[in-house]
Amino acid sequence: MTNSEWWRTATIYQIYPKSFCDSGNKGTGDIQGIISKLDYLKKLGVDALWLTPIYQSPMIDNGYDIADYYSINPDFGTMADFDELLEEAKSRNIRIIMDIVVNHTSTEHHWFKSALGNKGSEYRDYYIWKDPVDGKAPTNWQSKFGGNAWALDEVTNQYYLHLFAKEQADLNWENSKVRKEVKDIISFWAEKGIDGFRLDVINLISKPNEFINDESGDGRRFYTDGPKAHQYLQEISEAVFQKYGSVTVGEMSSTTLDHCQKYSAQDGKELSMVFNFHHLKADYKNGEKWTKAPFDFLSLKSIFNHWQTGLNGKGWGALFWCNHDQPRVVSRLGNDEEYRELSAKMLASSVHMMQGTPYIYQGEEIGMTNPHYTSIDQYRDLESTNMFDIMVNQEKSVSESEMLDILDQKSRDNSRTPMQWNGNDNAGFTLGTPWLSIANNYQDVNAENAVNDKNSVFYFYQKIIQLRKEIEVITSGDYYDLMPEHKALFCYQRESSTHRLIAVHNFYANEESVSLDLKGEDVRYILANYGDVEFTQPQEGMILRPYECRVILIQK
Ligand code: TEU
Repeated sequence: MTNSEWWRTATIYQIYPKSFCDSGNKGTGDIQGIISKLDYLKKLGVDALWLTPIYQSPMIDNGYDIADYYSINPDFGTMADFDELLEEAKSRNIRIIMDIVVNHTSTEHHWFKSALGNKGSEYRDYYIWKDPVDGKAPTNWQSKFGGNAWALDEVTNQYYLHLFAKEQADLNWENSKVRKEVKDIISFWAEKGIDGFRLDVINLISKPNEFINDESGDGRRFYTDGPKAHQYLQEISEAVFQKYGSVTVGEMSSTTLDHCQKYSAQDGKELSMVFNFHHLKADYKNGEKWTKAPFDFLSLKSIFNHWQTGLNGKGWGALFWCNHDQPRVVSRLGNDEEYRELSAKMLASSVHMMQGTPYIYQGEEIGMTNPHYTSIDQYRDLESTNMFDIMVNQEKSVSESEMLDILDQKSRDNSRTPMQWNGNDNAGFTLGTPWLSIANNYQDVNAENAVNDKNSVFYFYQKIIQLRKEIEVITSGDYYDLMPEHKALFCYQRESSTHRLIAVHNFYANEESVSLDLKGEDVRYILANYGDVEFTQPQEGMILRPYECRVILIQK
């Protein structure tokens, strides 16, 4: 591992600026708010911050619809604020990673505004235009946010492709001018001293040569990990990432292990690491997101096994449960009432002891929960409101109350509620009216309480961040699932030439007994979520209490 590979032992913290901290009374977070919390983040011990998009944007998709890649959205502050953040973060040894969204732009981007309605525009070919087929959209592909993925330009009678909202037009990466623009954008931010980039849906950039109907799906098989995805990434990487030594994490939608081995190969020709989402589909009934289902524990473990063993020595993955698109893990896989703190810690340990780079999403470090909204009026996310409209009003496939149950489990707004800083009005997030309602539990679940309690989830995260830096086997060890068929315990081993590490997690509220043959070994506990576990020799027959986890280090 070289110095430039600092990220292999690092932990990255994701900030969703709109919901992090409002320095005034706008009801939305901003850059000065982030600056005011850097000491808190330093105390947690994270190495880098990933900021979701803060560029100029109409905010149809909260910044993932960029209208100008070179300027800061005034809702968040100014470029001077951003420069200050960079400097303040650097002075605390915290790096900054920017989100880059280049699969699509906002339809408010000047390229699109010029291209729309004008076949002669120099920017027309920056986007993907097709003639109607039989008077209708060119293909039956579905937008990820519901509905057909093509929108009509009435003036020219051609459709443009939008894999996400109709206000997010897909860029045409076949056009070398588009690739040049992307290199220029990324260079601009790298020149500013940014340490890295998170690349939004980057495995969707290469579209097929032919656009045809998908008779068996929503079209994703034609454009996911498309024909030139690797080639384009190599081109950008050589021109920018390698030149600046940037860390890069690609968000890979519906990808495969084979492709991810290539995207994150150790020769460094494409990206540093990948996010994949297969483990977060363990609670999708028949692979469908908009359903309500308990999670399939055995499949969850087998997915981790597939990725941990498959990337080992070949590529590198991000480790995470939460982000701004996913519900809160403590509500999703843990217990957000009686066992909130225990299950939040257990879940943290279960991914942080694996190989990869862990990501903590704001609020996860204090065990924030889903808000459990009861009315559609409380939701703001366009995906949630679109799906509600489609399923309840148009298709009538579910009742309103069924849909509210589904949203309570699946909506992206579950993670976007404002950060809970203290027990004051609006959880200390804003002096104004928050843009999205705060969860009712903020007087109990907040950062101030967590920092004042030595046994809190916060200090558990602080400890696991530290362990990764001290205990090499966490970074390098091979992964082996010791109990793939166990219905309640997730127990895996990591092994290097000098150490073994055994991490055992009870994912449920019943007690479970477990027998690990450790007789005669040089053994010590390095982590546990029940305070009474003695950090000495573990017993052979252990009882794991509800949501208990223990991590044992064995010197070989
Ligand atoms: O998300 C990509 C993506 O496909 C999902 O996580 C998506 O939200 C989900 O599958 C829908 O069911 C990225 C961003 O993280 C997300 O916030 C953006 O909305 C999206 O790209 C478009 O830029």
